[in-house]
Amino acid sequence: MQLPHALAIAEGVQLWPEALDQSQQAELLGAVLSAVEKAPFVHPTMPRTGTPFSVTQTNFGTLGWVSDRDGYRYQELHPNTGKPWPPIPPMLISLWHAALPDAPDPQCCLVNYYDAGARMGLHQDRDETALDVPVLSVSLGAKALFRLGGTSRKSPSRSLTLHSGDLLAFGGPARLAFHGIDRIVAGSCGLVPDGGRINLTLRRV
Ligand code: MD6
Ligand code: FE
Repeated sequence: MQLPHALAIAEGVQLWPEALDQSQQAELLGAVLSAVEKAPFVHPTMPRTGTPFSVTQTNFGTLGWVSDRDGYRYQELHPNTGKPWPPIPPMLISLWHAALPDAPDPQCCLVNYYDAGARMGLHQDRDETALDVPVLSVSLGAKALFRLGGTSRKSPSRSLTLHSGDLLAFGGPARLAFHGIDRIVAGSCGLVPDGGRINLTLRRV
């Protein structure tokens, strides 16, 4: 897979707008939904409080990121089926290497599903020891208002719209940047069932 040059949104933040065309988006969604049949979406909860997330999540790859009352962690097995996570679809592996030519294979693909009211609070991706390797995300479906901050929770932040087919990488000085999803624009794209959004986050752990 060949990618056009990325836009440098900030130091360490690269955006490839609509890197996937409509047919590639449909192909990727098909691969994702078929893997989801083997690893259904789960309703994660916040550590300690048990408050449910507004997104549902699953994973592909050798390690999956989960959150429940006991905390955040990576684990090899799906919490409900008890089976290993399905392999990361080959198309995502190709995208990873096209975007990050120096990185070893990803170990985890976290899948977030957003329905109309779902959001994701400001967070850092910091449960990995491989902080030298960027995180790459692929968006499918509805537009999302993405909030990009700095490495402190109090750093100023800006808003960025992510569209279906966009790739976004956080590396180097931005690897631990705070970010979140303020909201999605439900129904702005018909790709994902029910006008929702799927974001796939690929990582080394
Ligand atoms: C989302 N994305 O787009 C959430 N994390 O739904 C992330 O949390 C994210 O897009 C690290 C790097 C890129 C991302
Ligand atoms: Fe994140």
